[in-house]
Amino acid sequence: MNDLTVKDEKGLRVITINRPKAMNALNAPLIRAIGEACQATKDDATIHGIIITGAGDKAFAAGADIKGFPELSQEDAIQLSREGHEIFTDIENFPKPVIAAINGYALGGGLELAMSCHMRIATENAMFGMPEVKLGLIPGYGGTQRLAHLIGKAKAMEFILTANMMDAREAYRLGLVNEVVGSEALVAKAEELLQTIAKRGPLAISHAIKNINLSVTDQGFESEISSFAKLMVSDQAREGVAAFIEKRKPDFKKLS
Ligand code: DAK
Repeated sequence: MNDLTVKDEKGLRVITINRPKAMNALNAPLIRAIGEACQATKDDATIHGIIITGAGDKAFAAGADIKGFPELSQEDAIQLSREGHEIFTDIENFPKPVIAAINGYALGGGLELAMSCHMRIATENAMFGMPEVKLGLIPGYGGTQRLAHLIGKAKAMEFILTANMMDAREAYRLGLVNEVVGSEALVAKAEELLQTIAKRGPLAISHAIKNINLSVTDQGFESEISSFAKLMVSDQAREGVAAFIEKRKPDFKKLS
């Protein structure tokens, strides 16, 4: 998989999404490969933690790959959404700590990936957004649930319904990211945190992760999958996606 770089050093696995020309947009094989790169360390006692980051200085990941959307049927959307949910939930429940090192745009599915990680460190130029409603969609990889959980319902409502972006300082103020650093210090900061955690009891760490995660419910995820798939084949989403690809403003008005 050329679009993903996996490197093990100092007892940590660094997974880099490597499609900088497409703003590291995530397609299904890439999401699968990220999941596999994480799971492969599960029983590897030499790896204590994982960092997920994006290549280049513009994007962590600017969302799911919109250019693949027009081909999706409702069935495809359910299947892809379910698979994505499983992969992201496995990351969220991974027994070793996973940190997203966010170096630029973390939008839509990219932010959902970052939110499934246990912690997030961002550079000062990082920008966060849930632009799905601009496309006539909603977050499809757990974003409606995890964002509300992380920053509270009111701010999650505002953020998802307006599709406005927020910068790294605001993301820090709201508790979406753990720390904001200069870009040169990004991976080093994530490594420092993981090396601290590596000194603690590994079994205790895995149980702490499991129990902290227990407060997120399954019901909301199921409802999100079903809404996402219905929207994917709606005329409004077809219009929103076509508008992005054709580089024009969407006209949702007359569409059901
Ligand atoms: N997908 C595909 N290509 C993308 C992309 C994306 N998400 N984001 C950027 N690109 C491409 C651009 O089309 C452009 O390609 P070319 O025109 O050069 O071929 C290239 O990356 C550089 O982007 P820009 O020229 O636009 O760069 P700017 O600096 O001007 O703007 C930007 C950067 C990140 C603000 C802008 O590119 C942007 O607004 N990007 C789209 C953001 C977005 O709407 N993201 C998607 C959100 S929806 C699913 C489950 C969940 C989801 C999907 C499916 N299933 C279960 C099926 C989640 C959905 C989303 O994530």
